[in-house]
Amino acid sequence: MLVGLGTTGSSEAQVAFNDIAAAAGIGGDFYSGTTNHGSGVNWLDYNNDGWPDLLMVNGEGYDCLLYRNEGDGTFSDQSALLPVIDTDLELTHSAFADYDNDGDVDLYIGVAATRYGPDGPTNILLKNLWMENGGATVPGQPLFVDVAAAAGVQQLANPPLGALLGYETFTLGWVDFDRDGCVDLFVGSMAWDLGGDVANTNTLYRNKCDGTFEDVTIASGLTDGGANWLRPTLAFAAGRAEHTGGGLALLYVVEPGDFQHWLGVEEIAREEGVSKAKAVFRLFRRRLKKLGFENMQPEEIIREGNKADTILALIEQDADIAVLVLGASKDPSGPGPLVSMLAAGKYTAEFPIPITIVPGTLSDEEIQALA
Ligand SMILES: [Ca+2]
Ligand SMILES: [Ca+2]
Ligand SMILES: [Ca+2]
Ligand SMILES: [Ca+2]
Repeated sequence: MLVGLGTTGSSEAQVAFNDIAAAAGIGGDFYSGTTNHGSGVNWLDYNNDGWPDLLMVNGEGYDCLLYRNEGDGTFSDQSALLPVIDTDLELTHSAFADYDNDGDVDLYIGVAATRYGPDGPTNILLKNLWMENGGATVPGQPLFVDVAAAAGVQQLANPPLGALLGYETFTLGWVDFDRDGCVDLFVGSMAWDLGGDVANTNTLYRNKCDGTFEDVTIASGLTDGGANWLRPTLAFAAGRAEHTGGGLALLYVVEPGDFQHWLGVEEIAREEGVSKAKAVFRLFRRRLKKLGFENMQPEEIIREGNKADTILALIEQDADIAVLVLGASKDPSGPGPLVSMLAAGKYTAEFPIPITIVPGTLSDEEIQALA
């Protein structure tokens, strides 16, 4: 539906809207998908003529539609300028930006897929060739090409779960978060596996200003609180505790923020930290059940302070703690600051109990064989 603006003849100021979609030439089928998520309708000026054009990404079984604004109140169907997109996909969202700074707007499209395996499909980055073509379209050729793989923004190519059942991008947005002149991309998604486990796969892509992007989600701190990559660590610690007839203590350290000089902000940050800790513990309790440790009742400890010092203080205070189990991050840049500090830094020589480090890449089966 396209809505036109008009005024009534009444003396009171009133505004009325008329549906002029058909008269304006917009008549394609539009469907928001089986799960009724709102799909991405977007206004963008793809051909730089100053008139906003209309893109409708579509639900399962329907083609993506692109309408060119003719500048006279009518639109023409230019959907052939889009590449062929599998109509088995549910397209959930779109956002445009000139990511390569060449003067034409490009498009990122989020995908929901529930019947696919771990190899795909993936989100779509449509590079606009308007400027490359000298400000024109080439007859018989799409104006947009999918470059998501080459640019490194497929998002769903490396989900964190094992036997994947599906994934869904819910939202996405372009912003130049590091203000280097190249617009960056945030994609909000979730994935779920055959065991019914759900993971947040949100990703922040930094634009490298050369047509490609790097995943800076972990480096920027935009993770799910470590709850996902700590899964093998939790499984190992629970397995060890069970085999040795011991118990499991979970420690969440809320680190003091940088805002102590703002009255009240510190208190809010502390409350947020505690509620995040409780959420992670809830998730861990569910994970333990799923892993078969139904009867395990872990002690859940929330402390505030510097992580390494807090861990040491707890170990000194509680003589029953016999082994410290840490998870190593999957991030190729390093195992994480805590592992680096405790296992290789100044604390190593004087550390009072053995430390076990569990790689975040191990599967449940590998963990069961080890623990
Ligand atoms: Ca236009
Ligand atoms: Ca561009
Ligand atoms: Ca271009
Ligand atoms: Ca940037």
